[in-house]
Amino acid sequence: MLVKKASKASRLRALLASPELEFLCEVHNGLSAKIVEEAGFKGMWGSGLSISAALGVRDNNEASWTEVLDVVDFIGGNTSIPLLLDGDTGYGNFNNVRRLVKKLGQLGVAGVAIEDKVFPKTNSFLREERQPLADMEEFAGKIKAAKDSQEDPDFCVVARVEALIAGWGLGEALKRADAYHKAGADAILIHSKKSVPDEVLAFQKEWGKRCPVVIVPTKYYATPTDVFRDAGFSVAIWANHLVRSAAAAMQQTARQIAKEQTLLNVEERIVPVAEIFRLQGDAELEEAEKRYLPGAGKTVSAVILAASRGKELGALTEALPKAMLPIGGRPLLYRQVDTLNEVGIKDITIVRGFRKELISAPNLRFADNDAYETTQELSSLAKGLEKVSGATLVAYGDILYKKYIPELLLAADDDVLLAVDSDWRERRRDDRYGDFVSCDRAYRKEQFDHEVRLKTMGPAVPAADTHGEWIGLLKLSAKGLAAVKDAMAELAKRPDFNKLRMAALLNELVARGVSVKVQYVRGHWLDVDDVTDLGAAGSF
Ligand code: SPV
Ligand code: MG
Repeated sequence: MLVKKASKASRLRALLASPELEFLCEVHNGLSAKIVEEAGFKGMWGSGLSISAALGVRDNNEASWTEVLDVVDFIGGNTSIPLLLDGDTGYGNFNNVRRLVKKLGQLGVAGVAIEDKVFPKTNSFLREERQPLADMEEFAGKIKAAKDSQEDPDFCVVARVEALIAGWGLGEALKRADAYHKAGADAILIHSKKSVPDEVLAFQKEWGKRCPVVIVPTKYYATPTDVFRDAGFSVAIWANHLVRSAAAAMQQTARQIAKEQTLLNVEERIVPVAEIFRLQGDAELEEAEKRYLPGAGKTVSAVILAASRGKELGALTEALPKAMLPIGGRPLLYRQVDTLNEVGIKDITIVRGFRKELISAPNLRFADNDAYETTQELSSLAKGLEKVSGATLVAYGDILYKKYIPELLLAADDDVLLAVDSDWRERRRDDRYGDFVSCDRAYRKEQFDHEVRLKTMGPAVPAADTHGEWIGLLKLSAKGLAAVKDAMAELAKRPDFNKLRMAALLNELVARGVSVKVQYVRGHWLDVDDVTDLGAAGSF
């Protein structure tokens, strides 16, 4: 059964009615609201002081009420706990209060506190002589207007009594509280600026249980919370402590950076950017992009194996790894990177080995196989796989191909897909290693598809069983990559792991029952194994 969550207003109402002492914490924007919710608070106080401070203006109604509501909208949009808004004096007379309450209801705000002072108000802790009280009858009319305007019966109107702040004493405070209660207020907020709780305790004692009483212990902060509990207060508001802690942290960081002109000493003290992304809910957006954005969540990484020297090229690779041999003036490896970039692959990891210092470019990532002299392709692949997650293209470092080939691989939804050249005969020589493949079906002109499965791969596949040569390009979906990582973990246990080439991995996948699919192509690629190949590459 679907249980509908209680509305924010009804949850604020429950907090006010709770026999326990409950707490609201100040918020001043969407970020602080998120932080308060995550800290475990059941409700928020939309502090006028803090919101105006965060906007860089004074707590004297300098921010217009619609500017305050813009902030309130961000607070509510980022949280699911109820907000009690500090509505100051209601931004005008009863009529302005009616409109305020309607708007707050539309924004999903749970309640509003209105204080019995005169617009424009002055913060209660400033200038006692600037705290004129509203006429009691007039203010009771505002409370009644607020209650009559709410559309949600649970919306809470809290009448804030400022008689103690203005120095009028307990009798006046009680008289006013009573009038506002009779006008329909759901709770009374009794405010005091004394450093001890005497005034609010005296009020609560006289008031009794007529309706819930809310306090703001900013000035009598040293009072043990149990005193409030024992006195029977309903809610205590921690009213400005996040904007104050934010100010302290920002002052320290700004001063330090200004003085030291480096970020070195602040980085460890502040939250990482990743934490800001988390607080902004980026994870949710990433998931949503997968659902709603064509192509999103399908970013593909690449791992290029370029660790070997390429001894067969003799003097040419004495000082330069094979992958860095210039082809038409640009290194072979970078030409392949250009092709991958063109098909949208930007996250490319190069596994380096021989003369690794010669391979570097700002847009590439690197993994190093420093044992390149005594190891083979799978050792390099293992290094490269540490850098990738999700869909990945694995490529040899000494190949070039037309861009339609990786495009065909990327467009298919197969988990493990090889590009195989069906024109293999003229490439097969006894003195040359080749990843020859046997499949469950030969290339057929009329079926330019990838419904073909690999049976086995290696230089020893008999010519009679050979259907093509793998060109050195393998596409893995996220699932395919996981299968490869599993197979690699198994192969790594073998004593001859150092000697294993890519064919061993593909055969292991087949042995494990993984469906390794084949996309046939005919030419449009080359690899550079010897000087003849190099000549051909120049005109590719
Ligand atoms: C606020 O937080 O804005 C308040 C409480 O109204 S106080 O600043 O103490 O007046
Ligand atoms: Mg205020």
